Formats: sequence, C-alpha cells, structure tokens
Amino acid sequence: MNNLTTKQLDLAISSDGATDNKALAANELWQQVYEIISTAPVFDLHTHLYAPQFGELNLFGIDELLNYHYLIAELFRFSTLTPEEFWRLEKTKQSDLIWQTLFVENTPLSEATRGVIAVLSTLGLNTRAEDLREAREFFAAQKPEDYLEKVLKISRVNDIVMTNDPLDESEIKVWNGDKKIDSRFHAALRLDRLLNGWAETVPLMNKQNYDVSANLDERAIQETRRFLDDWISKMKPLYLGVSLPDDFVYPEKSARGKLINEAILPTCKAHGISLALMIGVRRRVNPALKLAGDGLGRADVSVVSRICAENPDVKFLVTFLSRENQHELCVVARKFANLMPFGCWWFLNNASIISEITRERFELLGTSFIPQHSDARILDQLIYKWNHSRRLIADALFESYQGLLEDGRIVTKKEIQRDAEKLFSGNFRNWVGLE
Ligand code: HDL
Ligand code: ZN
Repeated sequence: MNNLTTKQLDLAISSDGATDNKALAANELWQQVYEIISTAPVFDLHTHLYAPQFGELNLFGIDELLNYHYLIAELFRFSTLTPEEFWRLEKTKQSDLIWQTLFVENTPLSEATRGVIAVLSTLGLNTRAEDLREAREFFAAQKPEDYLEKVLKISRVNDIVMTNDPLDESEIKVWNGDKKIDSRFHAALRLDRLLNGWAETVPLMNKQNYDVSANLDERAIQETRRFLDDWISKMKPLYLGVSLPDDFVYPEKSARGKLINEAILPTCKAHGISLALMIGVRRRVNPALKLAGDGLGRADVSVVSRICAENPDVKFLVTFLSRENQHELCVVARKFANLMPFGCWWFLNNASIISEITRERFELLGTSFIPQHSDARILDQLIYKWNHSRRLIADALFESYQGLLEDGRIVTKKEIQRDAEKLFSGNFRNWVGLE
C-alpha cells in the first residue's frame, strides 16, 4: 500500500489549497478517478454503427442484440442445432432460441451475454424473463431518433466513427443521396475488399467507372488512387482502415502489397490522413458460422516496425487481435511516434484481457495510447461496452496513480480530468487532426 510517510502525505495533501489542485489521498483518489472516468465523453474510434440516415443499416433492439455474431457463435457451444438449421430460422425465432439457450437454460457469464443483461437492466427490463415479449414491446415503442439520444446520453459517447465500405451498394446510395448525416457520426473508409480481395473488387470498381483490371498495371494503380480521392472527398473519413490476416507481411509480393505501397500510402501522404491497421484476423475459420466464423492468429509485429520506419510521414493507428502481440505493440510504439496503439479489439474485449493490456500500456506508454473502442454493431451495445471498459480502465489508472503516490508524487483532480480527456477522446482527435 502507500509507503509515503505521513509527513510526505500531509505535505502532499496540503501542498496546494485550490480544490482541483488539492492533493488526493489514496481513499478519495479512487472516488475521483471512478467519477471522472465514468463521465468522460467518448470519441468511439471504431464501430460498425451507422447514422440514422443509413436507414436499415442502423441496428438496435433485442432481436438485433441477441443476433450479435458473438452470441451466435456461443449458441453452438450449447445447442445441438446445426448452423444450417439455425440460418433457416427467421430472425425472431433465432433470438428466441438464443435467449432460451444462453440466458434461461444456462447462466449468462460471457462478456457478450452479460452485455445483453447489462442493457436490459439499464433500460429497466427483466433480466430473468422467460421470453422476449416485454423486451420486444419496449423496443417497438422506441422512436429511433429519441432512442439514439437516450443511448448516447447513458453511454456518454459523443462521437462515433462508422466503418464505411465504398463498394457496398446500400452505403453508396446514402453517400450519393442528399440526406445530411448526423454530425456525431464520422466516416472511416474501410479498405478490406480492395486490399484483401482485389480480383472480386475489380468488377465493383468498374461498375463505378474506374478503369482497373485484375493485373494491377499502372493504369489500375492510377484509377485506384482516383477512386480513393473521390471517396475521401465524398465521405470525409477520419482515417482509412483495413483488417489484415495474422500472416500479413510488409513489404509483400502480392496485389495487397502493391496496392498498399503504390496507392494507399501515397494517398495517406497526399491527404494527410491516418491509416488504421487491424492485424491478426483469420477470416472464415468456420465458414458455416458466417460472420461468427472468424478467428485469430498471432501476427509478426515487426511488420508494423517496418511500415512505420519506411513511412515516417504517415500516421498509423494500430491494433492487434492476438493477446500475445500486445506487449510487442507497446514496445514498437515506444520506437515510433507515428504509431498510435488503440483498443482491445474483438476477442480481447474481455475484462481479464482489457485489465492486462491497459496496465502494460500505462507502464510502457503513459497516457500516449487510445485504450478502447467499442466495435459496436448494434446501437444498444454502447451502453454495456463502454460501461464495462470504463470500470476496467479506471481500475488500471487508479493503480497507476497509487504507484505514483507511493513513489512520492501526488495527483490532482485536474490532472485526472486531463488524463481522462486524452484517453477517451483527446488522443484520437489530436491524431486525426480534429480541433
Ligand atoms: O474487422 C473488424 O472490424 C472486426 O471488428 C469485425 O467486424 C468483427 O466481426 C467484429 O465485429 N468484432 O467485434
Ligand atoms: Zn470492427
């Protein structure tokens, strides 16, 4: 515990009369940290949410919550139903089965099942309901625009970054339409199909009148850059993003490697836009589970060293999917100021791992990282994803402050507020050039 002598502690506490600068003794320190972290406005830098203007892409409510692909994967841990039989059910029957199996017949202990419980409880709904009647009535009565305000108020999320695919027909319609998109929703231009599936992407780009061909010649590179320029001016994305497999290498003798070097990185430099690398996903390890069928693999973190070293004028947001890559990511971030580690992504978004990752980040990076993003796919998830993460980040930050106190320096309320602002919004805003 605190080995400051009482004299040092008295001195520390009385060191500065002004309330916000008053030293905080250990016991009141936790209260302050928890209060400040719980209310810090969030800039959620990576989600799959959509502004209301995107219509049916904007998901909320109990049937969407229960059909979250995390829960579909967990259903098959307990149910004898085959994926093929499950996919033949209509959505409400799927959610009935998921509720019955994971929440009634079994105890909801996983992060994803507890998340649904947290949402229902926060909204005053019965978390031990035998069926979904009450929940369905509640959500059916919600006006989407009012419900959005309610969720943003509860979760204290002020800004949301979407994941936008310039090759998706339903998105293209919105971007080419005249609806003004809610300014709290920001675009991120997602490059997965372009970089990880060039052959299938060529006809989609041709359909948008970009003269590209499978053999990726000079013309194709030029036209890809024009495609990116056009979509950047249309979406005004805060960053370009791509998820990459665990065996991604850089440089790479492949269509992806050529596109990254000759189209993506020059575009980032020309527009001064950050590139988000999300590394370690193994897509479709079980295709029968569809979106729930992706897995992970431990990646080679040296690819990030190389890409940061060779592109000092590009700013990289980086996250890895494997727990085993996290410490290495912290060390690489210490070597490159153009690298900003972010989030506890996907299979890492669990209490035990968030706790570990956040502590090693404070130890190696101070507050120069972005601790979390929600990855929410359904609006209501903001309620639990941020509540869970705030508590865990507060614990880790409190422990760091305690260590500082034991080493002989007090921390003030103003400093806690400054740190919380950086961690939950300021570091990201600064990174992408927002005021
Ligand atoms: O590639 C990604 O952005 C991942 O987050 C996937 O969308 C994944 O399916 C997911 O939702 N993770 O939380
Ligand atoms: Zn995601």
